[in-house]
Amino acid sequence: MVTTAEPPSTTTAATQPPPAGQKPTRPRVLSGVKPSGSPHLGNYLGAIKRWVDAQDQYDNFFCVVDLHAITEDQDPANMARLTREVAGLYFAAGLDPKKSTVFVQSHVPAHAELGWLLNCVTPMGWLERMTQYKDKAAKQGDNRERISVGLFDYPVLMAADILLYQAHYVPVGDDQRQHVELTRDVAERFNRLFGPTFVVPEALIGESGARIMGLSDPTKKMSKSEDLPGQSIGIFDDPSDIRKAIMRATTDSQRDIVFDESRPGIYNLLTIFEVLSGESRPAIEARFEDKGYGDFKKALAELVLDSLAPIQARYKQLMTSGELEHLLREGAERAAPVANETLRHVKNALGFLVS
Ligand code: AQP
Repeated sequence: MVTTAEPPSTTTAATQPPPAGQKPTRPRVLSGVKPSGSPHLGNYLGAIKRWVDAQDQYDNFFCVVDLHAITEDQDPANMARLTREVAGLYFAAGLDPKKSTVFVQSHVPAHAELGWLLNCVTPMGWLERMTQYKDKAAKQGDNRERISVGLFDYPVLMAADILLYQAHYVPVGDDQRQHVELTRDVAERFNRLFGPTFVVPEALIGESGARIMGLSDPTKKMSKSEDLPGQSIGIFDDPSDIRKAIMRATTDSQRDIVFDESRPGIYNLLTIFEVLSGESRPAIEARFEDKGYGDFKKALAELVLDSLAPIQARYKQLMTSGELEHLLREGAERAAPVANETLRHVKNALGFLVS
């Protein structure tokens, strides 16, 4: 159903108020983590910590994007546990249910429905260019049977997640930049073809920590699906494992501890230090001027452990209190009317007989 005659664009800026009726007083943000594995330090520093830090500036919507987790092989026995784990982390890291609407994506059926509608206005060629799809598909080699249509279509569902809430901004790590660009393209195309319907969102990507690399191979992104030993720091890992992974992290044969992007191992460790300490780069370089890698790694390990300890403690408390399900139910109850309102406008724009 892709129409070719395209009237001029009417909606271009993320700051333009939503024509579909929702007008938040503060700019709205939406983001999520998929429960495809246990969350790691990259998810925390690139996304969740930034959501928490900016919670008072925005009208906040954060979801656990479980529909995205089934785009690759996953074990149904782990799905609910990982969904609770990611949701529990959101609250333990500091999302406040009074300030943020936190919910599970599949609890709001409008996501899947808008995903389908947007499929029909998204050209195949746009998705064929997505690097995350190409990388993940390449990992399967010649085994095309293991590449699902869902993996190919993932960015359209992500566009639906964002556009349903008329989000102005999408705080994500650098690996999601291309998907947010695609979301903008889909929104602009829809608005051109069917009239002003969606806010065109912008990615909010941190200056530092937007791409935390693995510790054993710092040329590869820290990732839930990477099983190289010592590559990831899990948020809920044992302190002894975290210390071991940091002390064994790959660096180089040089001595000086400086932010030099051509030295990926030490640059990555320094970046983690920078984001967790909040100190400036010159201050960190001065602090370790006369120190060796061993001293720096010890200090980093202590900083990571001190930063994660309160999150781990709050998580334990939340998961034993039985409160999580209640919070997620309330979140879905708040999210659904917003999503359904946009969906109604989209169906109207497409000419459906709306009930
Ligand atoms: N290494 C990273 N550094 C900074 N930010 C990162 N993010 C992911 N990895 C890093 C950000 O975390 C948020 C949630 O990511 P996701 O769950 O949507 O999955 P992903 O981007 O595909 O990341 P993973 O953890 O590597 O998962 P798998 O291995 O399952 O694909 C996003 O904002 C992301 O940018």
